[in-house]
Amino acid sequence: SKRVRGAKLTRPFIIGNTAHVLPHPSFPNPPPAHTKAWTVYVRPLPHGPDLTTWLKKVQFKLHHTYADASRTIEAPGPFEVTETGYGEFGVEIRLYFAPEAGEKAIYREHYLVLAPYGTEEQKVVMERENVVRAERLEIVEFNEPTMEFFKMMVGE
Ligand code: SLL
Repeated sequence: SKRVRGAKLTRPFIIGNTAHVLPHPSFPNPPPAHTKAWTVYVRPLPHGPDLTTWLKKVQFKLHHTYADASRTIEAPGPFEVTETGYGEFGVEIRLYFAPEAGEKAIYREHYLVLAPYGTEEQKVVMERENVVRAERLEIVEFNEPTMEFFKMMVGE
C-alpha cells in the first residue's frame, strides 16, 4: 500500500514486571528452589487505548533455564507471561505489528526486577505488600505509514 509521506504515528505503551516473594497464595506448590513469582508484560497505559490495533503478537524469550523459553502471545492478549523462579534475567521481547503496517518486528529487553528498590520507605512498602513493580514507558513510531495502516490507526 502507498505510504503517507511526511506522516509519523507514535503510540505509547508500558513494558514491565511485577514480582512476589514465595510462598504466595496465588502460586501454590512451586518447585522448591523457586523463591519468586513474577509476571512480565506489555500493556496499554492506564486508561489508555487498547494496543491491538497495531500490536498483533508478542514473543517473550525467557532465560534458557526455563522449559519452552520462547513464549508467544497473540492478540488480543493479555501480552504477559507469569512464572516462578529464583533469579533475575533479561527477557527478550519482540513486538509484531499488524500486517497492514508493513513493518518488521521490533525488539526490546526488560530486565526482571524481583527485589524491592528505591528509597527505604519505598522498599518497606514493597516488602509489606509483597509486591515489586518495575515499569517503563515505551514509544513505538511508525514513519511514513502505509495509507491502509494510517486509516486504521486514525480511526481507532
Ligand atoms: C541468576 N543469572 O543466577 C541469573 C540467572 C535464571 C533464573 C537466573 C529458572 C527456574 C526454572 C530460573 O529462575 N531462572 O528452573 O524453571 O540470578
